[in-house]
Order: sequence, then C-alpha cells, then structure tokens
Amino acid sequence: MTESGTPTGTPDPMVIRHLEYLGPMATIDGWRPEITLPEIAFVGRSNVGKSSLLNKLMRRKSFARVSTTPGRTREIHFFDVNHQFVLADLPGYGYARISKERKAEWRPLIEGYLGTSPRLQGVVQLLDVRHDPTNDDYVMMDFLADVGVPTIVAITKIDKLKPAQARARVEELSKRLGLDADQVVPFSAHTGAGRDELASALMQLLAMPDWRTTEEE
Ligand SMILES: Nc1nc2c(ncn2[C@@H]2O[C@H](COP(=O)(O)OP(=O)(O)OP(=O)(O)O)[C@@H](O)[C@H]2O)c(=O)[nH]1
Ligand SMILES: [Mg+2]
Repeated sequence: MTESGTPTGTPDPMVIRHLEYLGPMATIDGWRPEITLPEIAFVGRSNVGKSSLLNKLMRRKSFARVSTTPGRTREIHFFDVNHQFVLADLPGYGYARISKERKAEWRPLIEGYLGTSPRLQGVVQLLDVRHDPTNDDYVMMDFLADVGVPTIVAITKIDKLKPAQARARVEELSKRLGLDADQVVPFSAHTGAGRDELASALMQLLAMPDWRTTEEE
C-alpha cells in the first residue's frame, strides 16, 4: 500500500499535472474566473479539515493554508486543476466566534455562487466524523438539495476514532442524512485514507452529463 492507501500498482485516479491559483471572488457580483471549465466546490463548517483535505487531494503540502485561526477565509478561491476543472474553495461557515454580521456577509456569497454558477458540476460537503451535523450543516445540505446539484459527502478526521468506531459513525451519519454509499467518502488527511476514493468520485462527477440540462428534459 502507498501512503494514500492505494494498493501498489493501482493507477492514481487523479494525477495532478497542473495546479494554478486563479484568484479570489469576494462578492457575488465581484471578480470570478472566466467560465471555461466545469467547477467543483468544496464546502464545510470552519475547522472541519477542508484545507487539509484539499492539500492531500492535490498532493501538495501547502496548497490550501491549514489555519491556526479558524474562520479567516472570506473569499471563494479558485484553482485550475489539470485544465480539466476549476476547484472552488468556499469559506468555512458557522464558526462560533464570527459575529452575526460577518455570517450575514458570507451567506449571499456562498449561496449566490452555488445557486447561480453556470458550470457547477458538483459539490463536496465535508463533515467531521466525531460531530453530529450542526444547524449550519443542515442549512447547507438543504440548500444543496434545493439547488439539485450532485453532492459528495466527505467525512473527515476518521483517524481520530478507532477504525470500527469510525465505520459505525460513517454508517450512522449516512443513514441519518439519507446518503447513498457511493455519495460518502470517509477521509483522513493524516493517513491519506480516502484520498483516491475522493479523487475517483470527482472524476465520476466530471464525467456526468450536466445536471441542469438533464433535469429540464
Ligand atoms: N487528526 C486529524 N486532524 C485533522 C485532519 N484534518 C485536519 N485536521 C486538523 O484540524 C484542524 C483544522 O484543519 P484545517 O484543514 O485548517 O480545517 P479548515 O476546515 O480548512 O479550517 P478553516 O479554514 O479555519 O475553516 C487543524 O488543526 C488540522 O491539523 C485529519 O484528517 N485528522
Ligand atoms: Mg481552511
């Protein structure tokens, strides 16, 4: 097995050949990259482990900054991955120490982006294996369900529990949230578990027909 949990010899489902920062989007009518590629957005409560997951996924040590001060990122950050898709890293939501006004500033950006982005192909929602979903998590999941965009749920920090405990929690969370097994990816940024499964789920998302047009037919 390699560090990422792949049996030796199994091809990497997402070899990162090109990774380029495109820039930040600070307001819904502000700058955003020209839309030429499908986009995949990453969302989650602040401190859920999003930056760590993105670093592992991209096989970079400090592609996304692992923060010591939660709730710092206020913009959507865009990256070109392999000229194949645009990765949108959304600000972490629901950090308790952020004032109500700050939260009110973020919602239009997050929801505006997710609700209107013409090439949004899928969303990866992160949940911490140790915690029950918060009210903010439910608000986000309901919103994504309303939009109708295909969603993958990455369950983070599974190394923090014993393997059997982690499996039981993943099952419990999936059941509670009504998720199909193929929508759920248990993940650890520390051990690399789930990296290739997530990469492979993203490749499948990218291969799907546009959900907006298929829904109208
Ligand atoms: N044990 C363990 N700790 C993790 C894992 N992923 C992240 N952490 C820790 O959780 C904390 C938050 O990680 P980040 O990756 O910065 O989380 P984030 O969601 O990007 O946080 P913000 O950007 O501040 O909203 C850090 O102390 C990480 O070291 C994991 O898979 N296992
Ligand atoms: Mg972060």
